[in-house]
Amino acid sequence: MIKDTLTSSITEKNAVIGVIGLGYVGLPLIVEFCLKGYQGIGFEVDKKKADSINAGESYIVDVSGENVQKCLADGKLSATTDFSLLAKCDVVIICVPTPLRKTKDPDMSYIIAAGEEIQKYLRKGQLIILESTTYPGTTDEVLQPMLEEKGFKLDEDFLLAFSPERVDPGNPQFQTHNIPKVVGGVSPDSTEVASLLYAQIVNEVHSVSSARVAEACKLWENTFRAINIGMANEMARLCNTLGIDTWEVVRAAATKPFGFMPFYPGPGIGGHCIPLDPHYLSWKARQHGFDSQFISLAEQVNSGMPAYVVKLVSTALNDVKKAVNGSKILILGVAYKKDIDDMRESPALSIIDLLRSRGADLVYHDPFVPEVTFDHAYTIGDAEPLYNKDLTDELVKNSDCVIICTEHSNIDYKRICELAPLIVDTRNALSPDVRNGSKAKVVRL
Ligand code: SAJ
Repeated sequence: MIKDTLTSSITEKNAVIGVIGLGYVGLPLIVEFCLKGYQGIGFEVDKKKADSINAGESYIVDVSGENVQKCLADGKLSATTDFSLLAKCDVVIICVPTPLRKTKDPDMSYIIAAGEEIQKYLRKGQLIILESTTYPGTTDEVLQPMLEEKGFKLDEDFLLAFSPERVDPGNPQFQTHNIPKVVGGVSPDSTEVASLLYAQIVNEVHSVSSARVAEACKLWENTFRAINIGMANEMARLCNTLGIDTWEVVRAAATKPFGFMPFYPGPGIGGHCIPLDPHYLSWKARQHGFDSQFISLAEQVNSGMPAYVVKLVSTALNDVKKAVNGSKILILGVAYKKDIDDMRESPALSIIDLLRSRGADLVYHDPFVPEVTFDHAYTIGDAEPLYNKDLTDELVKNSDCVIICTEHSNIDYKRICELAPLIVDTRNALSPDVRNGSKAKVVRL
């Protein structure tokens, strides 16, 4: 059985590891295997990425150029756009994007494209693993038939498993080796061999009984976040209605040493995981006539936050006898969360669009984001790109309202409070002493 052959090649470290997709998941993964002594081949459709890696450069924050160069120098790592080299791999791990279509349905095209390449070059004795976040059933309903189409048999000719990625870009505490890895195979042999593989690079492997359990586990993790953030956002709106300081409430609740986990209100949710992953689960549920109400409710609350922020801004301007129309508005921080440059699904995009559609004269400052572009399909107002403005005293002083959308650490909020006439703080970025000493009128979520 191929289980024994793969077990010995993995244990003896002469298994060739292929990774399809060298992004924030795939590149750290293949480098980790190469540093442990395995031969690794990285597969990319983007030749620029493959060329960068072969030149010893890393474009991923958590992978050092030194480590890439070490793997190259040891002759362990190579990157390629030639998928025929998949035939050389004993293990193939798929780390491609799983975005949503504009209709908020799963876009499986990247997984299917990877599956077609694997199918083309599949040979007896390979272990195929999917890491891309997807709905329960993808591995056994979509990938497995593609491999069996050519007459290959599970367990006799190939093994197949799912293992969710848990990469948290930029997190200094948790990197590949110390994030427990969940692994579920479409057969016991697949679970066993895939678990053995990851045990070579990760301190803790948690094996589960099927690929579906592993797929569902990942979605449960991120749906948990989306729903709890939704609850925090609804609590903010409720506290606001009751005239209670939301942030003081959640800070107090967070003193509970058990049975509570703080989540914080914000202008909405961004990123490539939390706004998207729950839709993979609710889509699958709908195929089975199941209405996942918590997911839809969280989506409704979270996606309603940009409009709620705009309402706070309109009211605050109205209180000083100004209209949004014609007001000079400065957005401070546009990335989807603090101290990063990622704009994917950032709530700032919706806030900017809503305010521009109401006639605001809007600029932004974000030290991490040089330019913001807008997808015409999604804008009500102007879709012209915006460019980062220097945070000069004049810019702040001449603004009718400053909106803190993302609380980057490297902004001098004390200075903002001294210069701005009005601040809408959606992230509790202004500490009590900065706020209390402030000349500006401060409105908070
Ligand atoms: N957000 C809130 N309130 C919160 C937490 C987050 O409004 O209490 C917002 C953020 O500002 C952001 C969005 O939600 O716009 C998502 O934030 P996130 O902290 O979940 O960060 P992500 O999107 O980078 O999520 C990733 C996920 N990692 C993986 O899927 C492997 C997530 O599971 C991690 O828990 C998260 O990082 C993390 O903890 O950093």
